Order: sequence, then C-alpha cells, then structure tokens
Amino acid sequence: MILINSPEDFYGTEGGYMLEGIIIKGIGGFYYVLAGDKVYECRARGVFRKNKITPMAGDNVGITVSGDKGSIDEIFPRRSFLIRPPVANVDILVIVIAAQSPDPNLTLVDKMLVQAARSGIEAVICINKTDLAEREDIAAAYEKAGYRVISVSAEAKENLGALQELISGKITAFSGLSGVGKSSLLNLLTGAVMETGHLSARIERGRHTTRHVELIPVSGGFVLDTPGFSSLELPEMDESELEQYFPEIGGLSDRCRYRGCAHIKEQDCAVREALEEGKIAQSRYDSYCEFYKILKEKRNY
Ligand SMILES: Nc1nc2c(ncn2[C@@H]2O[C@H](COP(=O)(O)OP(=O)(O)OP(=O)(O)O)[C@@H](O)[C@H]2O)c(=O)[nH]1
Ligand SMILES: [Mg+2]
Ligand SMILES: [Zn+2]
Repeated sequence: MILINSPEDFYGTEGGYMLEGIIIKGIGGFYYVLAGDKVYECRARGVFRKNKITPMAGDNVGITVSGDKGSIDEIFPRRSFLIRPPVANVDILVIVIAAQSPDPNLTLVDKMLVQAARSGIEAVICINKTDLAEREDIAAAYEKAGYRVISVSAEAKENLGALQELISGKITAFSGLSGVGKSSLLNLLTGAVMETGHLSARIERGRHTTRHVELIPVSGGFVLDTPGFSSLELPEMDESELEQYFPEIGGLSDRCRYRGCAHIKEQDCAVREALEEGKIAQSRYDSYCEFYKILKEKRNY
C-alpha cells in the first residue's frame, strides 16, 4: 500500500508522479487506468509477473505516470474477484437471461450464482427480451430462492429504471450467454446518464462481438460488459459445502432428520418436502443434484 504523506512522495522512481486509479480495461499486456478524469495506458511492473499476480480490470492500483502513459506499481487488496469474467472488486453480478432467443440455460445461471456467492458478490437475475416472451416461471424459481429478479426489455425500453437504480454507485458486471442483450442494456444504461454517446459500443450492438472486459463509468459507479460464454467450471469445494450457495436449500437443512443430509435420497428431508410443496423450483433442485454429483466425483479421483 502506498501512503502519500508529503508532496515529495508524489514523485515516483522514474521521474513521473504517482496516482491512484482503477483498471478499466486490459488488452494485450496494456492496462487502461482511470485516475481522476484521465485514462493512462499502463504496463505492469515485472515484479507482478514474477509473483504470478495478474492485474485485472476493476483493480485499484497505484501508478507512476508521465504524460498519458504509466506503469502499475501497486495493486491494492481486492474486495472480491471473479474468474469468469475476470474482474476484481465487483459489487453486483447481474446475470442476464433472455426470455427467448437464446433459450435460457438455467444450469449455467445456477453455476454463476454459486460462483458469485462463493466470491462474496451479490447476484441479481435480469430477464431481458420480455417483449418476446413472459418467463414468470423463471422469475418465480429465483424469487423463491431469495434472489432479486428484474424483468426488462432493451428493445421496448421497459423497466430500465430498476437496473439504473441497482447500478448506482457500485461496480456491476453483466454476464450471461452470448446474445442475451448485455451490450444492448448497457448502451441504454450508460447512454441515459452520459452526455457523450459511446459510438464504438453502438457499432458493436447487435453484432455479438463483445470481446474484452471493460468498466464503463456510470452513475457514480461502473458497469462492465463482458463477452458471452456458454460453459463454466464449478469452483472447487467439498460437495457438503454446496448447499450454502443455494440459499433456499441451505436454509432448510437444519430441519432435515439427519445431520449432514445431502438432500438427495435421505428420509425426512426438509428440502425434498419443500420441493414437493413447490417452495423450491425443480430446475434449482436439479442443478443442486447435478453439481453435487460433479463435486463428489471430482473429489473421488
Ligand atoms: N427482441 C429483443 N431483442 C433484443 C433485446 N435486447 C437485445 N436484443 C437483440 O439481441 C441481439 C443480441 O444483443 P447483444 O446486446 O449484442 O447481446 P450480448 O449479450 O451483448 O451478446 P455478446 O456480446 O455476444 O455476449 C441483438 O440483435 C439485439 O438487438 C430485447 O429486449 N428484445
Ligand atoms: Mg455484448
Ligand atoms: Zn435434507
């Protein structure tokens, strides 16, 4: 951690001066650091490579700058980090699902929820393209689990205010399958509060071409567009830990007959009772069982 006490401390080793900023994007070994209202093109010091630390978008960093170039001297401790997309210090993960085209992949959504919970990041479900179809079933599945669900349409500009409110003052990552409308939503959200339009983003819109992770300043925080992806590894853990990351399952395990109930075949299982009563969605329970099996098999190698 760099502590700046006196004006002399502002001067770094190479005759430049030191600033604190945030990495808004990293491409091909260059990191773009926003400090104040300027963006500096930075290289990471060799020491990071040696220690196998890779700067990530979202990292708070100390940089030495001269002109509009600089070098990253320090990476400040991370509050959180995600692996897919690779980004540090995310406060909220918005998992975008399309009500229709592409078809929702709920297993992937549930994996992302596990990843977010394990990283200590709040997750919100956003159902886009409600102009094409209603997916009350999906909304209900996640609301029952205790997640916030926001249904929107980028096309019809419906209910965007709820997203706008959510992202204010936070770092929010938008994630989900390719084509669900992440970039479309972000263009609307950022365009609504930023005076200058994002031409490059607008050109990209509809082309399914988001390739890198980039933080866009908006409403006193940042939003991140991320490339769509269709598969994700479960984080490594013991299968008995899994229920913690399914709030509607973990919350019931006290009421199961057996301690350490896996909620799969055991008798007098409060989770399976809740499933039968419709208090837990079948799709969520199926994901839980599938992930449990995967984790158990992995551990038995
Ligand atoms: N009908 C309808 N189409 C939408 C909506 N939102 C986005 N689309 C369309 O869906 C397509 C994909 O949108 P994108 O915003 O590029 O999707 P993305 O999630 O950023 O995709 P990747 O960058 O590939 O991950 C585009 O043709 C959009 O015009 C919506 O609310 N309704
Ligand atoms: Mg995109
Ligand atoms: Zn049980």
